[in-house]
Amino acid sequence: MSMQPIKRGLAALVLMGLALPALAQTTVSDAWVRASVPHQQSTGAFMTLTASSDSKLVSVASPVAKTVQVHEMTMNGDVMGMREVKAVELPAGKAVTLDPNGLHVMLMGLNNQVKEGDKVPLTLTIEDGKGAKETVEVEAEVRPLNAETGGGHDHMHMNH
Ligand SMILES: [Cu+2]
Repeated sequence: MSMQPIKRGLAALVLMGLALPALAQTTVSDAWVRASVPHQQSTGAFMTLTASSDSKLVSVASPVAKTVQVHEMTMNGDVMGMREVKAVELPAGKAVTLDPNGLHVMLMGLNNQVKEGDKVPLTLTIEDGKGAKETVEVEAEVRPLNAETGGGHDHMHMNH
């Protein structure tokens, strides 16, 4: 509650700053990639995004994979699956988490095994409410296969 005046102050600063060169408006925290096993075709990347104005995540690229998509988990009866989403809405000031139970970045067609301790570069493209695009470079830390599993679903067995 006591945060409100501060937030309004920030919003005013952002408005006054429109004439200045664009600042990074979206912050990304806790970015990580699940380690893969040899010959595994795909793995997931996860993170928390907070945009300063209403925005959306429209694409992700990474040199470690041939194709990168944003997916959401779906339940069809008992069968867990996933499908590509065109964009992830990032409402102003709200932390949006991509985690193993929901939205995630899918790294498909891995060029090499992704090993624990590696860093995976990700380039996020974020579009604001006026259609202006911003790119955010992220170094995601590779964590062990069993990190923060939620239900233990296996991407390798899913249809893409
Ligand atoms: Cu997926």
